[in-house]
Amino acid sequence: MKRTLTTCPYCGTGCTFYLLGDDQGRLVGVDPSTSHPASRGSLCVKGWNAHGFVQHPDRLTTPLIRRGGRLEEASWDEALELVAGRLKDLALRHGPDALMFLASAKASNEENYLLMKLARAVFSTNNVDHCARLCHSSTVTGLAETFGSGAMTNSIACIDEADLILVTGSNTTEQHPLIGARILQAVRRGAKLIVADNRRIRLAPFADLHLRHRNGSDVALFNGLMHVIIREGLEDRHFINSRTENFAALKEAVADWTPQKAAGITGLAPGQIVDAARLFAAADKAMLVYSMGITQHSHGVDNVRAIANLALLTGNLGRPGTGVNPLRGQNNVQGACDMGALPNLLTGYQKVSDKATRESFARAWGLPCLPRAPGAMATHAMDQAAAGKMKGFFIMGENPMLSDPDQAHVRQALESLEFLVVQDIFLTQTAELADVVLPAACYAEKEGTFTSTERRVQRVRKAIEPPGKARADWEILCEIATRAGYPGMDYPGPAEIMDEIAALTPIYRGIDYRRIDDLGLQWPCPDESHPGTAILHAERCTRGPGHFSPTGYRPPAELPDDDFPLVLTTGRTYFHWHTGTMTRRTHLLDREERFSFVEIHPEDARRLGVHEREEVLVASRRGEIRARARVTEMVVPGVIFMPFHFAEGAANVLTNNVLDPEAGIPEYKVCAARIRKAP
Ligand SMILES: Nc1nc2c(c(=O)[nH]1)N[C@H]1C(S)=C(S)[C@@H](COP(=O)(O)OP(=O)(O)OC[C@H]3O[C@@H](n4cnc5c(=O)[nH]c(N)nc54)[C@H](O)[C@@H]3O)O[C@H]1N2
Ligand SMILES: Nc1nc2c(c(=O)[nH]1)N[C@H]1C(S)=C(S)[C@@H](COP(=O)(O)OP(=O)(O)OC[C@H]3O[C@@H](n4cnc5c(=O)[nH]c(N)nc54)[C@H](O)[C@@H]3O)O[C@H]1N2
Ligand code: SF4
Ligand SMILES: [Mo]
Repeated sequence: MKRTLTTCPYCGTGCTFYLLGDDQGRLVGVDPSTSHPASRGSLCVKGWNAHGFVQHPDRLTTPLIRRGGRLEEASWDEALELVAGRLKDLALRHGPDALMFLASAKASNEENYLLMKLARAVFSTNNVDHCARLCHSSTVTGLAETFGSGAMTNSIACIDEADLILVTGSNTTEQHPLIGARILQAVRRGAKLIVADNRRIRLAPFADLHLRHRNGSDVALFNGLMHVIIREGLEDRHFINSRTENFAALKEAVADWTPQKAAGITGLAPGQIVDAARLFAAADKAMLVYSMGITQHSHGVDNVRAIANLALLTGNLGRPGTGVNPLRGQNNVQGACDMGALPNLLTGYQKVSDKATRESFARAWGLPCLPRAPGAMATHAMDQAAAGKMKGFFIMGENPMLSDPDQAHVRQALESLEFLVVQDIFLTQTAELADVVLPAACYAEKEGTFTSTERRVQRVRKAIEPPGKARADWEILCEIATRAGYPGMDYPGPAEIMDEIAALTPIYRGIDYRRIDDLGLQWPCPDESHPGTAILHAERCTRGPGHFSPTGYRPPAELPDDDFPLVLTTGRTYFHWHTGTMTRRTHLLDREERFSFVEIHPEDARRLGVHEREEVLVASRRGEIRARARVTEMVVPGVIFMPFHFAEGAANVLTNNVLDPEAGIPEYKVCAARIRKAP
């Protein structure tokens, strides 16, 4: 059996395992790595089945070109010439900013670096972004302002040292299973647990307090907690005086957030808010863990600010067992952000607006200058495409037809484009609309690195050959650059791409393939002898003093009314991954969860006459879909939950394309909906 050590292609926990191959070049299984600090010899069900989709017969094996309305097989030569030629032509005719490049949190660091280099160096636009926009863009904005860095402040192993863990808007055992398991182990050894999430997630029954507050009311909850902490003198005076600024403004802002006021908005009892505040403040080491329930709101950045404020107020930063810990979702979404696949940032969060940064990249890339104006966010680019202003999209490894909000709007946007290229491993719903489809190698078929949620840069290794004519993303991107007339994108392999990244990126400077061969390294890793950084903001915050950023409460954009009396909130399940491209092609995962479903509370179900597993129609102002009812107390009365994994019964037909004004993240977690029995 051939054993190839590599990194899981699903979630940001970053477990490593061996892919097992037989002598015919087929993958037959997975064996967890026992030495890894996050996985420690365990995997979740997706990790155990990570070989499942790789050799599925649906894999794309040849480039496709649309001719006479149909996608037809083509040679690499034809497809690459067409892509390079059409993108150049569009940039000439409409200006470079008529092009949009979407990078991929599924692809490697090296590939994301090359995609943003393709956009910036070859096509002279900063229009590059990726699914972090839909995910943790609120975190990147909110934590940059308060701490100076948008990444998870601590390490996964820190859970072992926490006295208290507050989990909010993270269904940790299902979405980051090995982190969820670690939290349960902490509870078993005596750590306190507060869960602030109105779904009865699997952590909830183990919590000392389960706060089932209303969707979209987090700022009210956190301001209420901070009000009580200050009123009772439980704040960390020493930390506030020595490590922070702007405390007076915070104190003033939460002065009127009495438990009664916070209770009015959150739907909690005032006593629950007081209890939670006391419990949290009493812990010496309290760890805040959050994810999409916090970020995916039209006030997502404010939610993040509120969490950061609580950490600063109680001095829970820069020490083991503390910190603000946004769990990054995709296997390499941390890396795609680190690589500058963002419209306003180059690698390592260096600002596009900074002249010296632009000059140093231009020098390294052999160009006179780089584009200066910040580019379009992915969500804005979609709106511009719908308005006919964006002409060409290059999408590497994303499936916005199922993952972006308001599917009818996305379809109209993509159909309005003059030219759409999709580079994927399967013919996705988005690829079906493309003019050119480029077949990519998947994680098991190429070399590279992924960066996990704890900022750990880890190796991905080639276990087998790609199917048919599929090629690694980095090779395809280099070919397009060369054919577009740019000579500076020609590399012997990913290790040399990483050398270029390290040279241009202070936080990655000490990282090379030799050093990360074994366990990876956590950035910042500023030089060749630096051991990596487990905990950020230890002596001081990246920006200097921690900055209190007071926030006011704003309700979600669309609240229930007579026509649409329910709150629809969307998310994920344990067995499936996003748009299902990989997990629905993995037999053992697919058979667990085969149909689109909607969770509804027994009271609401009774009122509507809806029974368990019955087909229902779920509607919002954007459209109507079919799903199976799951009658359960997982949700509270008045709230329904749907995953967005299913093309048939796609939750994003319903979601509201309203964005946070600063981060551009959509409000996936709240819109108004109604349910009726299917005829
Ligand atoms: N199996 C599996 N694992 C995954 C993924 C997957 O598709 N499948 N996707 C990965 C990715 S990219 C990501 S980003 C993560 C996401 O991981 P999570 O954020 O954990 O997943 P979600 O299901 O989107 O939402 C989490 C919780 O937010 C709660 N919530 C909803 N509204 C609110 C609110 O207003 N306030 C609060 N406090 N909570 C609220 C919901 O009740 C839900 O329990 O998962 C990653 N892991
Ligand atoms: N309603 C609702 N919608 C949501 C969310 C929600 O909570 N609710 N969450 C949002 C969040 S947090 C996220 S992160 C997004 C995710 O949105 P997407 O990123 O669009 O979803 P994925 O299905 O993960 O798409 C990844 C694509 O990459 C392909 N792929 C896999 N490996 C490779 C590779 O090596 N190379 C290439 N080229 N392609 C590859 C897969 O086949 C797949 O088509 O969804 C967002 N949408
Ligand atoms: S916890 Fe995440 S990284 Fe680990 S095996 Fe499961 S999906 Fe993969
Ligand atoms: Mo995500």
